[in-house]
Amino acid sequence: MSHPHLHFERCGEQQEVAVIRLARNAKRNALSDELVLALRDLFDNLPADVRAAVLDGEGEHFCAGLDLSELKERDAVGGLHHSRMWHSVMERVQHGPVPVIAALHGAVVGGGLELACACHIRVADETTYFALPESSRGIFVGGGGAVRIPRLIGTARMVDMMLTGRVYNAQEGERIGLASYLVPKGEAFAKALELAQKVATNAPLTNYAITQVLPRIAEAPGDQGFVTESMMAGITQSAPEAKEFMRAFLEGRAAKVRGN
Ligand code: 1HE
Repeated sequence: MSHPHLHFERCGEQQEVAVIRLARNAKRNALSDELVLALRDLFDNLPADVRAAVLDGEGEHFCAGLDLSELKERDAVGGLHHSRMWHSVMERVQHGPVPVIAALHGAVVGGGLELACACHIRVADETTYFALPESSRGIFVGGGGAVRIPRLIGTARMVDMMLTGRVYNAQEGERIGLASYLVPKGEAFAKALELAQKVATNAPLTNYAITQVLPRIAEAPGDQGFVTESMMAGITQSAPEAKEFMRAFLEGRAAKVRGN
């Protein structure tokens, strides 16, 4: 499943975690069409026994965003279809088969931030910075950022980032909700892998409810959300994994919930 600019490997005791790495360091992992389509193919073809994924970037930067060298000759209609193509790929990441944890470092900018925001959890190391430099390139977001980023940080902050080119450092990014974890330099991948291995131990149906159903409930009118929540609660309770997890707790075999 490997591609020259997109590496794939499996980790964990049961090889349950997929590690997907942007591997185009010479161009700071800029997202060429070829790389974006390789991501789509990879998410479409994840082995069925993978339970979680880590998305990482080779080199000092997670991702420099859209490959600007491919933008030169595109007209309006080409741009529209190109953006829709990006949407289809981000959709695979966000609504694909497994929770995806992004390991962020260095530049997480433009389309790189859009990609990170399609993931379910973001871990940033101290070198990480976040920016949307589209306005300085005379363009607009096109990879779903206009929908996903305001949901994380609010519309006003995104408007500011785009109008002024404001750059948030790692600490600020964590404070405003662009990352859920902040770790020392060079430790984002290890933390993301640790989280992925933990996530992979959850019942798959619960992970499905959390990543696929919960965000839709959150956007639905309350009345519909409550009913959908009840249905999902019923379905997850009836799964064999849930019965086994409950038994394990009641028989004293499961971990207790302790403070840190
Ligand atoms: C690129 C790209 C790219 C680097 N497209 N080639 N994104 C941006 O506006 C960010 C543009 N990139 C940068 O600001 C910097 O490259 C970085 C801060 C990320 C890294 O700096 P640095 O000094 O480590 O590397 P560099 O020397 O700038 O770049 C190394 C090479 O990568 C160089 O090519 P070379 O042939 O001269 O070696 C760069 O040209 C190339 N490179 N970034 C193409 N982005 C769906 S819509 C999304 C819209 C957007 O994403 S807009 C934001 C675009």
